[in-house]
Amino acid sequence: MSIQLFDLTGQVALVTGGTHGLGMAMGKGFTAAGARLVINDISADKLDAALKQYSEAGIDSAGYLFDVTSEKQVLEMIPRIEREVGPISILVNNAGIIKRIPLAEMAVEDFRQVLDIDLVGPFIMSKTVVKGMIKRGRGKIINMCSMMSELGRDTVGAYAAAKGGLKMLTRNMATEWAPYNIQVNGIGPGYYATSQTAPIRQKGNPMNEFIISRTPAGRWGDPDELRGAAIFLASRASDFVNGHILYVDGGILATIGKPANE
Ligand code: NAP
Ligand code: GCO
Repeated sequence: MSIQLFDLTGQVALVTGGTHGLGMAMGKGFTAAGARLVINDISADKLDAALKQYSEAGIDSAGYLFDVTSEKQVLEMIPRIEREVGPISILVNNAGIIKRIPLAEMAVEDFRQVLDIDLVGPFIMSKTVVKGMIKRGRGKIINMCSMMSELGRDTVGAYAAAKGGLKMLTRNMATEWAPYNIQVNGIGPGYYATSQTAPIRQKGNPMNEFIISRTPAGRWGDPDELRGAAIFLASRASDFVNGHILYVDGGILATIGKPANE
C-alpha cells in the first residue's frame, strides 16, 4: 500500500533550470517514480546537452528554451508544453542564480537580477501554471529555498532576500491555493556540490572547510540526496502538507556548530 503513495505515474513534472545540478537530480528522481519530465533553460546549448544526457540515461524528457522572468515567454510556453506533453501536475521552481557581492558594493541592477530570477521567476511560473491546476482540481508546486531563507551570510544578501521572500511566497501560495487541492511547499537544501557552489568548494577555500565543519554530517550534500524530499512533496504522500519548507541540510540548521579544534 504505502509505496504507491510515492508513485508519480501519469504525472507531468516541469523542473525549471533542470539541465544540471539539483534540478537534474530531482528530474531523474521524478522519472524513476514514473513521471514524464519537462525541463527548461535559457541556454540552448545547455538544454541540448541535458536532453542528450537524460536520453543516454534512458530517460525520456522534453526541453523548452525560455526565461522564467519573462511573463511573455512563460505565457507562450506553458500552453505549448501542456499541448505537446500534457497537463503540468508538478512544478518545481528550481531555476536560480547567486551573486556573491557585499551589499554596500552591490549594484542595484545586480540586486534586482537576483530578486528577479530567484523570487519573481517562481511567482510568474506559479501564477501561470496554477490556472490549469485549479481547473483540474489538483497540483503540486515546490519552490527551491535555501539555508539563506533562514540565515544570513557575508556577500549573499540579495540571494538571502530572495530566498527569504520565496519562503513567505510559498506560505502565501499555499494559503491561497490549498482550497483547490494544490499543495505548495519548499525544499531548503543545505550545501550541495553543484556548479553554483563550485567557487566556494575549492580546496583551500575557507568556506569549503567551514561548511564541512559547520555541517553535522561533516560533508557537502550530493544532489541525488534531494530526490527523496522532491518525490515526497510531488506525490500523494504529501497531500496534507502545505506551506512547509523541508530542509535537507545535513543538520546545519539544527546546530550552532562547534569550535574547529574540538
Ligand atoms: P545551478 O547549477 O546554478 O542551476 C541553476 C539553473 O537555473 C541552471 O540550469 C540555469 O541555467 C537556470 N537558470 C538561471 N536563470 C534562469 C532563467 N532566467 N530562466 C530559466 N532558467 C534559468 O544551481 P543548483 O546548485 O543546481 O541550484 C538549483 C536551485 O537550488 C537554485 O534555485 C539554488 O539557489 C537552489 N539551492 C542550491 C543549493 C546548492 O547547494 N547548490 C543550496 C540551496 C539552494 P544556466 O545554467 O543556463 O545559467
Ligand atoms: C553560498 C552558497 C549557498 C548555497 C545554498 C545554501 O554562497 O553561501 O552558494 O547560498 O547555494 O543556497 O543553502
